[in-house]
Amino acid sequence: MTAPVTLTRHGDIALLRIDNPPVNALSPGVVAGLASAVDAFEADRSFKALLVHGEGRTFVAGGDINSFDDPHFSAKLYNGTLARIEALDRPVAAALHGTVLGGGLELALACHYRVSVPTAVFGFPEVKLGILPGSLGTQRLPRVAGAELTLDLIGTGRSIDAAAALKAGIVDEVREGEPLQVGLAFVEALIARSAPPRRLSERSVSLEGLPADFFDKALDEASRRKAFYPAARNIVLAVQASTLPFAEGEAVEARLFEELRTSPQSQALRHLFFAERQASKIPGLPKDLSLRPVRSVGIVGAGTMGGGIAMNFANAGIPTVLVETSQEALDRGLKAIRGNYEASAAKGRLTTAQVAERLGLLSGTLDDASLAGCDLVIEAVFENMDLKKQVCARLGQVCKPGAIIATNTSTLDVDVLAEATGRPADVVGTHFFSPANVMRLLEVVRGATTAPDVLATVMQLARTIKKIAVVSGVCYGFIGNRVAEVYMREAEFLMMEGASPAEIDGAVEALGMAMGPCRMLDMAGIDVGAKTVIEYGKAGGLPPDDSYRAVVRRMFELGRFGQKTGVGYYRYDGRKPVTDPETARVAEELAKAHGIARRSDIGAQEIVERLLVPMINEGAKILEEGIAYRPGDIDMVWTSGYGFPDHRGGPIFMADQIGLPVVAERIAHYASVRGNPYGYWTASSLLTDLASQGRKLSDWTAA
Ligand code: 3H9
Repeated sequence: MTAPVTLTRHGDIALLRIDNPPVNALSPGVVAGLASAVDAFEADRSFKALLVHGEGRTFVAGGDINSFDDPHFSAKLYNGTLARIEALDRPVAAALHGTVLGGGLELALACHYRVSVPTAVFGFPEVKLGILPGSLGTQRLPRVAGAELTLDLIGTGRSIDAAAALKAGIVDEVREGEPLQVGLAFVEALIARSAPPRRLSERSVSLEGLPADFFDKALDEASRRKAFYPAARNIVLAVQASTLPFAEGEAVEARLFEELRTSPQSQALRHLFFAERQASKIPGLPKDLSLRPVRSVGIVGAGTMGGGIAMNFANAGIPTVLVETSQEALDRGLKAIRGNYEASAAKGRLTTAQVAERLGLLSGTLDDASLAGCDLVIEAVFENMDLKKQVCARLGQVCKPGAIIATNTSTLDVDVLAEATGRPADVVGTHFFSPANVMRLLEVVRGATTAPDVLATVMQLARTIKKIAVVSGVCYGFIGNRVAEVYMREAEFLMMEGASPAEIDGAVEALGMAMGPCRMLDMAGIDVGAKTVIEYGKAGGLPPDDSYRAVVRRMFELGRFGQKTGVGYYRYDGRKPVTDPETARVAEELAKAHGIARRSDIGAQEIVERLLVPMINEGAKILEEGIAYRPGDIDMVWTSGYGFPDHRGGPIFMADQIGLPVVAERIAHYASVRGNPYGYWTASSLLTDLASQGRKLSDWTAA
């Protein structure tokens, strides 16, 4: 193994090379290597300058996120080394390429000069991990780019390109070329003109042009709009401290960084960072598996779902044909797509040329024989087993050999649909979330006979269309809707027992949930929800309990479909939900019909437990049954597809933070007070086993 940091000679120049693939993250080895390289440079007075450079595809993409979990983590050695680099009495330059992020940008800012290739990207993404730049980024950046841009970049975590970095003064020069050669030429020029060392820590921060209450306002906004994210406030305080003498600002940054690093919010966000990357990995697939080429896509159904799915492919430059059964439906679908693109253009997110290009990649037809040339065909017709079976059977005949047939179902049995095609190995489930052109989650459902290359191709394609893909096995609702089912079940029981939709939603929204279950179903459509339950009943999946999801079924009968009809669990004043006494009346009537006792003592704590604990339990069953590959997959599904707060890391991560023994005790408690005739409160054996062993769900891996 090569050393992660080396110092070599290039004429008069000392070349410090960081080589820690894949992204040159600042592992403890890199940090120690940097310190040794500085020792060596200091000791050898024959060098006239130092050039810092990253080997491979990038400079340094940041601190090693794994290391932040170490209880003994300390940034002291790294920060001290950066101070030593800055203090060197011979010029130091950084040659920048790839992603210059977080601790990588902090290293660059400690150097005296910075040169970049045009394709490099700069930023401080720490806020997305719930922390702030902890190696003086909050102190050095304002000294070069000003407090306002610093707060914007560190507060949002957004990246900028080399041209913007040049304009902001973050880099001194942008040059085309191979990064190392660009760096060497730059340093040779520094030596030739006897350029002196320049130290950002010796500069002061100018607040010229900023209103006197600039930081107060920023702090107020962070507290109000990002109340769940302590990093937002700490970032403002740290940048504000850059107006103090450097050493004082440094101490403030260190304290605020440490507060965040150990916060549950940051632990949750770091968990999701790795969960997202893990989710794309499929255990057991051969490394050299060749993928099926996907150069053209067909979509059956140009409704909201089909249209949204088609846009993903057009956005990625893949020609896509939409098939409908009537000209009217096709025209409506294509018009909606055009409208979506034009709305994006009006907001400045797309140019007119981009709109034209994307629309040019989309076509429509009434003739499903046009699908014969497609490499991938996704059926996106109405969620009805008979209809989907018919469509799948037809696709089995029309699609060319080797084409992938995908079914966009949210609950139905993918194995049955695969069988209907007559070529089940080519079939996979692709569960897009609505609006499909916006939502990042894609559940990829592997059937019992899905060919490995089909699964791997769709996972790769998901990356191309910028989705977070999570693999699920076949079961009712897959990972996401299966967990949602128990959540909705309890929400409805709570309603029948006497809690109002506003109380139920309010309790989970106070945890940070984007939307409570009642608002969520009103938005998704009570008709859609009820039909799914009814279909599941027809397939024999429901418990023998007449009160099961009785509210949604009754609301459906009453034509209360949610936002689309202006009444659902709530009454809608425009898009604003207003409490509707009719919902309470319906719930009371159903409670009476099903012998459910009404209560007036249902508090927020009980609501949260009744909704969350069954989700965790169902998640554990999903793992036990091998439906999800790993615990983090369930967290990814719920945080990226269902508005579960990312600062809580997802239901499984949250279960571990609460403690599995507590979760197991709550399951037993509700089994005893609610009764358990239908197994709603039967604990998963995985959960109880892990709880008794003092282990966590997140650490569990399939045998
Ligand atoms: C920080 O810098 C704090 C500082 O202030 C200093 C404090 C002392 N650490 O995303 P990819 C792994 S905080 C550890 O698939 P891409 C990743 O898990 C940090 N590992 O590639 C994956 O591993 P695997 C601030 C990391 O090309 C592999 O590298 N910086 C790190 O799509 C490839 O990653 C950030 O937040 C890391 N920092 O995207 C940047 N980064 O193959 C975080 C990556 O086993 N990183 N890995 O699954 C990114 O945003 C993307 O990885 C990047 C490349 C854009 C760089």
